[in-house]
Amino acid sequence: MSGDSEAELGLYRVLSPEGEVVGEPDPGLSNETMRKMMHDMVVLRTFDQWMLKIHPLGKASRYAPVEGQEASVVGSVHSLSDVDWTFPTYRELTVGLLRGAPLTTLIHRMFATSLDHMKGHEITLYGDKRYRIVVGAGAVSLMCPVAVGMAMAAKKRGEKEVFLVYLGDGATSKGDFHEAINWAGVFKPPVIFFVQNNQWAISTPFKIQTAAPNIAVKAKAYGVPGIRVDGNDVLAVYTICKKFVEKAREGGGAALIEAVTYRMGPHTTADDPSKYRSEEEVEKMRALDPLKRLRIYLTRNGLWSNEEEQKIVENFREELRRATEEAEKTPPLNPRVIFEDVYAELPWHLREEMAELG
Ligand SMILES: Cc1ncc(C[n+]2csc(CCOP(=O)(O)OP(=O)(O)O)c2C)c(N)n1
Ligand SMILES: [Mg+2]
Repeated sequence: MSGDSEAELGLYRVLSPEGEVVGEPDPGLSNETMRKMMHDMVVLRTFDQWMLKIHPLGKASRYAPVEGQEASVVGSVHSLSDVDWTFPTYRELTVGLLRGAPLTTLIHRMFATSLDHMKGHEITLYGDKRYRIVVGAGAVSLMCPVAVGMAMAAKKRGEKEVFLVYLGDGATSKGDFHEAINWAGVFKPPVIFFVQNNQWAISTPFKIQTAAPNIAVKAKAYGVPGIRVDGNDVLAVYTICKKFVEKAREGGGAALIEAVTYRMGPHTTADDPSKYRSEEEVEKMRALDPLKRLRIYLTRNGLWSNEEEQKIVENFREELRRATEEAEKTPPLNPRVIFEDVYAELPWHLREEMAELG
C-alpha cells in the first residue's frame, strides 16, 4: 500500500481494492457483522466530515481526522468482546462511539462544555471506564506499558480479558513501545499492539521513521508474533484481530498487528499537509478507500444499497446537528477545573494562581 512492492509482501488481505474476494475471512464472520461494520465506517466518515466542517467556525477543539483509517478502527473494535479493554489515541476518538458512548458525550468533550465528563483534560482523547476505554495521554506510545501492566494483572487474576492498545507508526520509535513489547514477549499477557501504519507521523514519512522494512518485523525480535494486514480492508482487519484476540484470551500471549493504511486528511486540524506531501500521493491512495471495497462487495451480494447508505448519513448528520446545538447551549467549563483532580491538597503556588483566577 505504500507503493513499495517489497513492503507489501506478507500483507493479509480478504478483499481487493476492487471488492473481489482474494483471501479467507474469519469463518464466523456473518452478513450481519459485515453490514454493521459497513454502517460503522459510514458513521465514522460522517463524524469526521462534521468535525472538520465545524472546526473552522471556532466551536470545537483540535481534531485528528480518521479518514482513510476507518477500516482499521472499525475492524479492530468489532473483533473485541464487551469485557475487553481498549486504549485509543487521538486518532481513534470514535472508539467511544463504537463501544456505545452517546454521541452527545463526545461532542461535549470536543466543545469543552461543563458537561464534559473529563473536565477538559486531554481534550482530543476520550476515555470512559463504563465502555472499557482507557483514556490515553498526549505523549505517544505512553499507553503501551499501561496496557501490558493491566493485561498482566488480569492474567494473574485469571480473568479472560484482552487489552488492545492503539499506536501509530511514529509511536513505535518511542522507548515505551519497546519496553512494553519486551515485557509482553517475556510474560505473555493478553495484549494486542495494534499499530496503524498510516505512512506519516505528522510530517515524518515512514521511510525515514525507521530503517526496518516494516513495523511487524520489530515484534519478532521480542518473541511476539508480528502480522501485517491491509488496514483498508475491514474484513482482513477483523479476521486477523479476531484470531489474535481469541488466542490471547486463551493464554496464547501477545501479538503485534500492523495495519497498513493511509492518513487521507491532515494530522490534526492544526496541520497543513500541503507543506510536506503531494496531492498526487493522496489522490493515488484514494483508490484504496476502505469504504469503497466493502460497499462494492456487499452491494454485489445484495446486502447493501446506496439508498440505505444515504439514509444512514442523513440520520447521523441529524444526530450530529442536535448534539452540536445542545453543546452550544451548554455553559463552558469553569476554568477552575484545571486545579482539580491532581492534588488532594493544593500546594501554595497553585492556591495563589487559583486566587488570581477569581
Ligand atoms: C513522546 C511524544 N513525542 C512527540 C509528540 C508530538 N507528536 C504528536 S502526534 C505525533 C506523530 C505521531 O505519529 P504516529 O504515531 O504515526 O500517529 P498518527 O498521528 O500518524 O496517527 C507526534 C510526533 C508526542 N505527542 N509525544
Ligand atoms: Mg502515523
